[in-house]
Amino acid sequence: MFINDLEQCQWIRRKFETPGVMQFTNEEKRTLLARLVRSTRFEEFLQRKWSSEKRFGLEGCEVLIPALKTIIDKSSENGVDQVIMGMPHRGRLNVLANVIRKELEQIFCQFDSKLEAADEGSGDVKYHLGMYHRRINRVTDRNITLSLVANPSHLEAADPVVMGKTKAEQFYCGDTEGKKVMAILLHGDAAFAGQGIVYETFHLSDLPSYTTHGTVHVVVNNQIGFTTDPRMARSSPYPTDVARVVNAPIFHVNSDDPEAVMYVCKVAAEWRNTFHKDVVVDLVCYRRNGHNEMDEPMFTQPLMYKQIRKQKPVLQKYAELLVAQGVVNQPEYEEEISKYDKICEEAFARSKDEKILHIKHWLDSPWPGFFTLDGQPRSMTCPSTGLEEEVLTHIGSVASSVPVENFTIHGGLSRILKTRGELVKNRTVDWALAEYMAFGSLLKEGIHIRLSGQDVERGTFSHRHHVLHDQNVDKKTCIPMNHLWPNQAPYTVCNSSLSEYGVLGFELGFAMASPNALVLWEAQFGDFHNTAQCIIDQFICPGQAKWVRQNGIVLLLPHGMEGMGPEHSSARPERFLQMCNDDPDVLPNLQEDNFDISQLYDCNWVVVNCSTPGNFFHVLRRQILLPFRKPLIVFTPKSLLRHPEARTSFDEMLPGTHFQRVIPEDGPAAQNPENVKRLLFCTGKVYYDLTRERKARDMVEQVAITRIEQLSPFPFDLLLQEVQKYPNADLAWCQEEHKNQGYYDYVKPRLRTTINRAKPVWYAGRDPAAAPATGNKKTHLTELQRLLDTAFDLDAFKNFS
Ligand SMILES: Cc1ncc(C[n+]2csc(CCOP(=O)(O)OP(=O)(O)O)c2C)c(N)n1
Ligand SMILES: [Mg+2]
Repeated sequence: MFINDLEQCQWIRRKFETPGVMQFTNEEKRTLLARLVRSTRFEEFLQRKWSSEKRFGLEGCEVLIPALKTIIDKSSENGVDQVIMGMPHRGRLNVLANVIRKELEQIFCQFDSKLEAADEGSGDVKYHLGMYHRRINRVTDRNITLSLVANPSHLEAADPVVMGKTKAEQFYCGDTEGKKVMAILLHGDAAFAGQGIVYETFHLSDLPSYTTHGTVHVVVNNQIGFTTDPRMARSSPYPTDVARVVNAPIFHVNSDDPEAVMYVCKVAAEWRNTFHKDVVVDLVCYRRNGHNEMDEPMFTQPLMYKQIRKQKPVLQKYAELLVAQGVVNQPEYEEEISKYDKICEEAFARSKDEKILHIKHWLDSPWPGFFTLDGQPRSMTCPSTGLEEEVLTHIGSVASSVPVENFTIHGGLSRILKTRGELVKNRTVDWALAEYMAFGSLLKEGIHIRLSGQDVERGTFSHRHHVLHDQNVDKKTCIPMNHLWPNQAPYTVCNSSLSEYGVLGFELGFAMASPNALVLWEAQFGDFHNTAQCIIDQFICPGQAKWVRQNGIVLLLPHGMEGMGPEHSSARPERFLQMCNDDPDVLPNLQEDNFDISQLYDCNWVVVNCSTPGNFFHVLRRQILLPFRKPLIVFTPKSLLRHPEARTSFDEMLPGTHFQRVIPEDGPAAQNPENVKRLLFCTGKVYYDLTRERKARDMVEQVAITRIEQLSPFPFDLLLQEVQKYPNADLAWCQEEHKNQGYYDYVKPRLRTTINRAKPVWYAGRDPAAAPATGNKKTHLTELQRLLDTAFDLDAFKNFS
């Protein structure tokens, strides 16, 4: 990297060019040796006991353990009391054992394939699990909390998650400068250089709402050691190439020189403490074994590995050096080894007593007080999500005013606020106001709200305007949401960098830290979530099943076919629905107490598409009022933001009201249900097209339209009632998405299960297609008319039956 700050350059120069800077006391050298003993003997112990198991050992980079411990000691000395770490496979078990200090027997019993898993989810392999541990730092005698975030195989995917969690911990303890909470990220050299998420994460550190005030990165760089053929060593870009792109200095150090490593790590921790910026320590090492212990590296790198085999292990070299210097003697060194071996043996014996594997022992973020002592929700009910009229009116008045003096807003915005004021006067809300009401009321109840994404402050569709900008004074802003109540919780709304993968990972990490926060990520358009697919597939969808930690993150995904072309149209509901864990073919027990809440408790995430602002308001509030946390995926509207019919009266938001999982037909068709010929099911915006068309065709008596607002978990109970109400109607699912997309494949088998397959469920919608939408506006409108024609043609399905 090119550092253009003179002070920083001079600082680095002083640290490395001052003669004699690298001096250590004998005490420090002995500690370093003891740490190397632990690191080395831990791997040897695992190798002896489980020679045929993968463990992704550290052999060749045993200095990683003393390196991390040095960074932690130094940071603890500077006042840091919480360190959040993320790392890949290499050396992970060793870090858990010797840095985090996970009980050894808990690690060893993970190797026992015969242990039965407790009923806590599907679990994960041992080198992916997270951990949380509070202890005294022996060197500084201060309390320190260390956590290692659980991660998937996907290299570097945990980076932004660690950052988000770190930011949240800083935020909740008022650590505005990162003096108490910090992150350490570990990387492999190939992953560090190759995975774009590394850059996305680095670049968050320069943005005020995303910075964690400096992360210490450590690269286990086993790429360049001991090669006889330089081309072979560069099968992936060397991290110096990365250093030109990432905005941080990178210190390369020979990992065969433990004292140099210790010095560089101290400097890195000091750099972070001084400048509060990222820094990279590149531990240049080699890998003694193959990629894992089952792998034979000689197949492909024979000459390099002949050299590696000749290398004396770093522990042996360093012990010989200290014995020669008289810092330790041979018996003391051997004693240190046998002491640690004994610790391992004893823990191994204890691990045999374990009968059941508990994933919950590997939780990376405890939520004290949220669950009962045995980890259960405190109830299986959800209170009404409605609000008193005064609360609605008060939030509405703040949302339609400028709550500070001497502040000039844009003329266009004045008009928007005036319109909002009129809505409030008429006791109604549109989409933006409904969101305001949900946020504003949760803030009153002490819930922190964080809304993040590209352009979220104003709103992509210029409807939100949560940050007002003075038109005469540069950078003078006002966030009315923070002027609602005395002692309210803070509201954070922040425009993110142009990253989906990094930012969604970050917000997921933020949401991990506390259950008492509503953390929302909004995609600019729903389809852009696919560049963050790994966070969705690897963390959000299966996170609780793999790592027992619940997460209440909300994804707001603008979705809707509005003739805007193949992009910007579909948030790909089919993908989210395909990943729901409910069974399409089995009717659940509808008589169960609190059926709706237990369904939510059992699901892996909640997928909704609200057709009214009021229902959106309720589902956001429900997210927090539920006694547990689940990710919430919301397909949000675009044109409905301004649709005159997409309004909700205060009456539907008062105490006693709830989120409606299904909005049944309530017009003339519902009055004489036996006359109804067709029951149309739909979700989202197409409802408005359907009602307009029904009215135009004068079919309000013949066709009933029922909206499924909560797609998953599927509202079997309410839909059964709807079908039973219209005994003479045929059933059709209508969607504006193409047939192989949208909701059809998800809804159809579930509707059929609901009615015990007594009737067909027909389809009215676009034909299958490769792209989500046409680029031609006229084609778009023709397609829409065709699907409406099918929906209201009572003979449309005659030939099929
Ligand atoms: C995103 C992703 N792609 C591919 C892999 C498969 N994979 C696992 S380890 C590895 C090599 C990692 O090399 P490096 O980062 O240098 O770490 P090392 O194993 O050398 O410590 C690969 C390609 C993966 N885990 N994640
Ligand atoms: Mg490597």
